This record gives sequence, structure tokens and C-alpha cells, in this order.
Amino acid sequence: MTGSSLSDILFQSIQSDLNEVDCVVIFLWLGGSLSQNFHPNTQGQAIVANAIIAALVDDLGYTVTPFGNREIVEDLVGLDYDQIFHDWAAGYPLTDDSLTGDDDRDGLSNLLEFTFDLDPTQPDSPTRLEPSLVGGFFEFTYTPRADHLGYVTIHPQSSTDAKSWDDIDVSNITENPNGSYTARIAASEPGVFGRLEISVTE
Ligand SMILES: [Ca+2]
Ligand SMILES: [Ca+2]
Repeated sequence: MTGSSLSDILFQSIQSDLNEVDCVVIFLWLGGSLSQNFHPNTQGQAIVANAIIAALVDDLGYTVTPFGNREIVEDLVGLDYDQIFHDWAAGYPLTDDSLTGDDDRDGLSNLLEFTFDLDPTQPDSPTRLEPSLVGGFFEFTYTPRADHLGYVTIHPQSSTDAKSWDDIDVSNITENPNGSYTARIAASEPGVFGRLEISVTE
């Protein structure tokens, strides 16, 4: 880039109208001539682009969709986003090595076995959240495998009817020193339900 600094270009872009800004930001960072010195096809550049997009959305109210994790890894970096799961599954003689496979028929999908560091070939007791009542809150503790947490997202949820579920607020989720997590649900009549929703982080 010569003649203009990046901040100058962004500043000028922000003075433009919405559509121009959308186009200029993507063009600038992800493959246009102005980005040639920025090695655009890297995960780092995508993350920087996301930071810029987030600023435009948060501060200026623009409608721009950030890159998803899978989009960054597969489309921009050219790697298999699911590689960490495939590597884990390859360590076992699985007939069905998909996320939903359950070779040992213990009711826990391979994704759950992966998340909680279980053996997908040995039946485990389906993990039950055993709550305790502490100060007007039901608490339950779970222990995911730490190095698998980037690939999976765990949402502790609560419900009053076991049909409609809400994410438990982060203020009621504590990471413990041993790597476990404790979620709390305010006790109420006639009762409450708790569960963990596990999904691949996209
Ligand atoms: Ca299983
Ligand atoms: Ca198992």
C-alpha cells in the first residue's frame, strides 16, 4: 500500500455510504489490490476483518455479517474445520465415526463422548446432572475436556416445563479451578429443569 495509510482508507470509507463501506472493507482485507501486502488469506486477517466488521456493526449500526469460524478455517485457510474431531474419532475402531454415531449404544453421541472425554467404544452411564440446592439455587457441575472446548459450545439451559429452554445467564455459570463448570438455576415452584445443549461451534 502506498500513498494512504490503512487508517486513512478506513476513515475515508466510513465517510461513504453504507453499501460502499460494506464493499470497501471486504475488498480491502480479503483480496483486493489494496490488501496485497496484508497476506489476506490467513486466519489472522479474517479475525482482524471480523473485528472491523464488529466495530462497524456496533458503533455505526451497519448490517454486516462477520465470518463464522468454519468459514474462516475452510474457505479462507483451506483446512478441515472438523479435523480435531476426526483425529479424536480415528483413535477408536468406530463403525460410525460421525458426530451423531453411537457405536457403544450408551445413548451418548460421539459428539458428547468427544466433549466429555469419554470412550465411544465403552458404554458409559448417560451423564446425569445431579443438582444440589444451595442458597435458593439448584447447582449442577459438568467437566468438559478443555482442549475440545474450542470446537464445541456448551449451553447450560433451564426450563420450567422441559419443553421451552432458555440459556442460563453467564453470571450464573462459574468455571472452577479444576476445569469443571457449575451452573445455577433459581429454584422456583413447581420446579425447574436443567440440561446442557452441546453443539459444534460455528
Ligand atoms: Ca456412545
Ligand atoms: Ca461411551
